[in-house]
Amino acid sequence: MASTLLTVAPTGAETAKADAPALPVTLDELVATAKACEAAGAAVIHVHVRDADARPSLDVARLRDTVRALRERTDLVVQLSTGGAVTDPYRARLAVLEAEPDGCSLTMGTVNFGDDVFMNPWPFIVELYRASQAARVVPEFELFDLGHVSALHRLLDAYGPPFGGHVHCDLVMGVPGGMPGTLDALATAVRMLPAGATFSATGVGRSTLPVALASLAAGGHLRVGMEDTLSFAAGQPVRDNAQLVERAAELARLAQRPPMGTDEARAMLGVENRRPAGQPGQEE
Ligand code: KMH
Ligand code: ZN
Repeated sequence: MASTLLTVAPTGAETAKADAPALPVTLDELVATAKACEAAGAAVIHVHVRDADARPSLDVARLRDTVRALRERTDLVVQLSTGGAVTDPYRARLAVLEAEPDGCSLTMGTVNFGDDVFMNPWPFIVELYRASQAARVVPEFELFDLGHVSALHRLLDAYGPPFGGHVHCDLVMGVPGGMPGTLDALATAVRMLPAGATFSATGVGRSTLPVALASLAAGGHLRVGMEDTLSFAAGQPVRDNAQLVERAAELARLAQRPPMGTDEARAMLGVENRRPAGQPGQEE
């Protein structure tokens, strides 16, 4: 039976801990969240870290410690954000690869982001992509707008396939300034994807459920988490990230495409085996 890749994006860079106490901002909180989300069916974790004051950080030592802890305590595919916060400089975003994650996000163009601008000019995209190929890190192409799908074709035509050989995208929908979280937008984006590509979708805020249902109907995968959604239902704040993964897993089971295990996720995405010796999930 076909299965559904569930990615959890537990923290993000935009929400303050004071506004969402369940947001994991320390390493202990992140590991506990990761374990609970893995138990609920997640196979990939999209990671943003925070500093000692819970502010977004791209500190490489902190990222390394985080990657190591997640590898030791879970079998999740560890994908680090190279998007960071809108204020992060390009050189810090490139340096994320030095933490040797399994995967990284790679946003395929600039997009208005609420009152801010999330900057991803073409030369930066190319530099990050080539660096990911050299570092043997699997990129997930973040598509906030239809123009980003065109840019993905241009990138693959010019610089060849990603490390791992497989193109996996994430449609990030409903960001104020990006494509809307609608069935029409999702269907159009999916039609435009490169042949053989797989995709997840996430709808921010109110578009969470429509986008999840549309993605499943289109044969896609799901990303959920407090990076994208802080409300579980009207008037009901999210309890924690596992609650969102549990709901996504239930939707996937209803669609008769149950959550994908971590081995299958690694095989589909083409990630290199960096599991530590003697830890859970290590291959013999
Ligand atoms: N925090 C956003 C500005 C990514 O992780 O690559 C960018 C973002 C995308 O979250
Ligand atoms: Zn992110």
